[in-house]
Amino acid sequence: MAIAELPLRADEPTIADEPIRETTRLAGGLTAVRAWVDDIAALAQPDEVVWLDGSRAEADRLTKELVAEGKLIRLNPEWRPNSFLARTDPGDVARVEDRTFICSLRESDAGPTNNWREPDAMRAELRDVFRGSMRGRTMYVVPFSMGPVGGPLSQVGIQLTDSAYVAVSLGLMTRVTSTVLDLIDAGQEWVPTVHSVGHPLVDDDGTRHEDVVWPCNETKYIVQFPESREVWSYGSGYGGNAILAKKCFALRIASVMARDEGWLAEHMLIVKVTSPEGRAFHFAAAFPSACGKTNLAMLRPTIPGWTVETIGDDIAWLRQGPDGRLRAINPEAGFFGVAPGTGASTNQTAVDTLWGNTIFTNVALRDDGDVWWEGLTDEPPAHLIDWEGRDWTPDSGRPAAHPNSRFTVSAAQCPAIADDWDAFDGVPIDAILFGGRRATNVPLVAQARDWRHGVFMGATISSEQTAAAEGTVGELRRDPFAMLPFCGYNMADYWAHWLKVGERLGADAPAIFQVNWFRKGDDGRFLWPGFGENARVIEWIARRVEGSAHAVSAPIGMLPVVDELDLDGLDLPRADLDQLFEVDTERWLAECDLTEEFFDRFGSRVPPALRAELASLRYQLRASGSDEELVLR
Ligand code: OXD
Ligand code: MN
Repeated sequence: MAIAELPLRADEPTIADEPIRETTRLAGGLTAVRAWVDDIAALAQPDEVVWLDGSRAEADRLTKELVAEGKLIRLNPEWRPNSFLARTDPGDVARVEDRTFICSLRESDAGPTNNWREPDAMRAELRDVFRGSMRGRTMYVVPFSMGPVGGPLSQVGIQLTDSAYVAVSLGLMTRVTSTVLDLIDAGQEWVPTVHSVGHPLVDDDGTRHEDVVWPCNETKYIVQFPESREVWSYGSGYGGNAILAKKCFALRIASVMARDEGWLAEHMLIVKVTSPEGRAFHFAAAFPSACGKTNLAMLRPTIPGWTVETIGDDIAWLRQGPDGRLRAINPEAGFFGVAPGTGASTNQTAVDTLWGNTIFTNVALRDDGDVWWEGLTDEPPAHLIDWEGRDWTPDSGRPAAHPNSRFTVSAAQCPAIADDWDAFDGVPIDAILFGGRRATNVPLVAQARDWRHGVFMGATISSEQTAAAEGTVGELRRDPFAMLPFCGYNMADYWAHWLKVGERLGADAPAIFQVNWFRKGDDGRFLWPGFGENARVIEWIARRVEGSAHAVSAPIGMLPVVDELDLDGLDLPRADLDQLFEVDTERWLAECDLTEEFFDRFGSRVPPALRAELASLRYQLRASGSDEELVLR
């Protein structure tokens, strides 16, 4: 694809600072697909090319082959039927953000928070590393749909991969079906994604090598070409680096498609909440990685009469429906969840989901052929084989499961999955929640005054750094909309896009809230118990949406009338409750200075509306503390 030659749409501005908005997605039917497959096969030189159709028989054949090759361990079917354990190379255990590139035509379109590389130079580099990279291996052609096949909010793509583990994982995480090829042949646009573990089994001179248990390459590339909607990934077999439908397509590429087509591709879970009166609400919620999104997506309320059902745990695609409301789908079909910390007290629903048909990666193996990870049970087993294949006992002084070890399982297997989780037209969203991991400042819950204020809340999501390895402890790590590693274009343009979407939604726009389960007291204790008790916050949000709960206006947003919160049965001291909602003017003003510094990184691309929100926040903070009256609304 010669992207440099692609024309700008006639109605688009061409000034250097405006993002290029091209619709250059591949169509061309199966002829184009075959030409692309042939091109990559000629480049990477696999021994054979196998087209997958997503059937059970196919997954069974692939997992059997992986077991025979020693790349998967079949778990004891008595405890965990049709389930497997994979152990990765110790150097391939997580997403690699420093090797993730946004190769837009112009650097300014990637923005200051993305690694940019000039696309032609990157293409040449990639063709070099991919040359012969699949020698001795099979290249799988995996057609997949993100969202219900043929749905109005859905998209299709194809992944080429030389990893059977990745192909099987894709089968759990997406809808793999050859119907996708029929849609493409009928003219549907599709996203091409190419993946190689970068570990050929045959040298240039024809020498053949034995394979290893987890092939990968020290050099890694996770590359997105936003204008031509392509993904290339090399060197890793792990999660978001390798299952290209997930972060690469469903967030980085889809965010660019969404910008150009007027929708939203977000790092959000989706839940269906039902009140004791039987009214159903749908919420979408953005949290930075490692803030318990899967736990919230599978929340078991502690308050009587309320139910929370799961629609998605990681990604939401949202688009205005014919009725004017914002509708959302979970584009994925599975969960790729962090295992450690998933247990009876934190997420029994996830534990129940994993009864079988699950691929575990980097968890520990029990002597009885089942799996274990920190937090699954309070008492660790007396003996395990750890994620690196070594003997482990509770005295070993190291975790048995890797802290980023994962489960990969089909969403349909979740006992709390909502009946409308795969609704063709998506579900109508009543509220959007933004959360971070904040020890200070941010209250348990606050409602945005309007969409614009909500966008400001999203743009200022941050977490205090908790480990010295991450930087200075206590320093704010910014993660706007929880999209920092996932936005495929300039973050400031993304904020402007959100503002535009809100204008179009007008009065039909969902309400926006900020939540924070992680506020600490002066003594370093968490003030809020979290987990199932978060349902009390969910209840307040639902009551706000239906108009039955009150709020008081504070400089930072609309706070609950604390006495209206359902705190029955919760042993929460009044002082803790007060602290959970305390707005410390000085600390907030200091945070405003940091927000200004953060905005300044994006220069003049920051939407004036967000600068105005910051100015208004400062003004209101300075005015507060005086004898202003609280206004009930
Ligand atoms: C994830 C992440 O794995 O956000 O979902 O890192
Ligand atoms: Mn995520």
